[in-house]
Amino acid sequence: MRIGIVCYPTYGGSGVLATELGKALADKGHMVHFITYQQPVRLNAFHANIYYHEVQVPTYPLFDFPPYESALSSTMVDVIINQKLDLLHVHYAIPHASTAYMAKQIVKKHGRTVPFITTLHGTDITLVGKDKTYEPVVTFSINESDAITAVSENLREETYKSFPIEKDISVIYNFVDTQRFSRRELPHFRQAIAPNGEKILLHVSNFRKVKRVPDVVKVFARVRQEIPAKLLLVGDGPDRPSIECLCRELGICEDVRFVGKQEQLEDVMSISDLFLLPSEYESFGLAALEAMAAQVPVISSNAGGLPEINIPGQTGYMSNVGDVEGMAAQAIRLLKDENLLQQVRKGAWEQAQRFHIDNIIPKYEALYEEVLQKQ
Ligand code: GMT
Repeated sequence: MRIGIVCYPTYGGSGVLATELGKALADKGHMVHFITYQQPVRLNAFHANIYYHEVQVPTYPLFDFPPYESALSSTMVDVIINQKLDLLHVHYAIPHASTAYMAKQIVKKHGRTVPFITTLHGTDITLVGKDKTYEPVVTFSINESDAITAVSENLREETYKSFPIEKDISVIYNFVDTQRFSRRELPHFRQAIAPNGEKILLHVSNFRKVKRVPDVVKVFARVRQEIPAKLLLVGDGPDRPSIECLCRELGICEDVRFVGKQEQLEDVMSISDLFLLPSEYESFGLAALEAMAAQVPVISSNAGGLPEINIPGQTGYMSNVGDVEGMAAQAIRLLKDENLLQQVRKGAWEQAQRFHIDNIIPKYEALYEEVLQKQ
């Protein structure tokens, strides 16, 4: 198939998932055309079946807000027609579903029928999409999609609760390349971060409010009172300054490393002992799954779709949102008990195998076939 993929090219989970999906489809022989405003972060190697089309957004002094959606739709039209795409798969509803709808209408005038599939990822539904300003367009464009997928049962339910959706939403879980994330011994790296054999706790996110990164720091501060430990904070975002302040207030700066956005996440995960994800909401928690693939147990909140991947006692533990004491107690118990730690590490790894990339890609392929047959 000739597939157009539209996503955010940045470090967010939806862009990561879309890029990994495109790469896997290309490996299986499909022609994959990425249409984004910037080279997607994980699209970092040449592949004979992958094409990249950058969306250029010409500006003009009149434009306080350059019309990105128009530029994106026009680029989609150009790629659909000139690259003879069979279908479009857009990730994150805003604005990708409405731009796909627009492109579909335009190519119809050229005698082309190109269906589009919308994958809902999380905040496009639970946070941004719900906003009154966006809701009518989001509802319309989801309903106009030729197929809709959500990355967890929870997100599917949240979508039906928040929007008058008249169509079926299929759940296709996120996946992980278990080989890429399989744990490797990296003694020099580990030694550099934890020179005295300290335990390493890890958090990866975009440091937005929904991630509750201050809870990560508070949990770590409690753990550190009982166990020599280091905290690695991967990513960056708006809450970073206040998180740094909190580290200073708690007097734990020397044990907390802000390592910024990292491409070699598999290395960071390979040296970690515990992954912390206390989010207010998480449709799925892709970073937690990647941690599990690297045998890193997860201490998380029980929000959103997290209970669908983090199984208490098997892959890690869960607490209510904001229960810093509960999460700290679970982390301390796990880190102090080497037998339990090994057992949960194994359980986390086994869970990651259930979300193996090879199990999930055929589900998308089957959906594409189904959509194309209906045309
Ligand atoms: O987590 C974020 O804020 C980024 C966001 C995105 O769209 O890039 O992530 C969402 O999609 C990921 C991939 O499907 C999910 O693993 C994340 O759980 C989800 N984030 C939220 O629901 C907050």
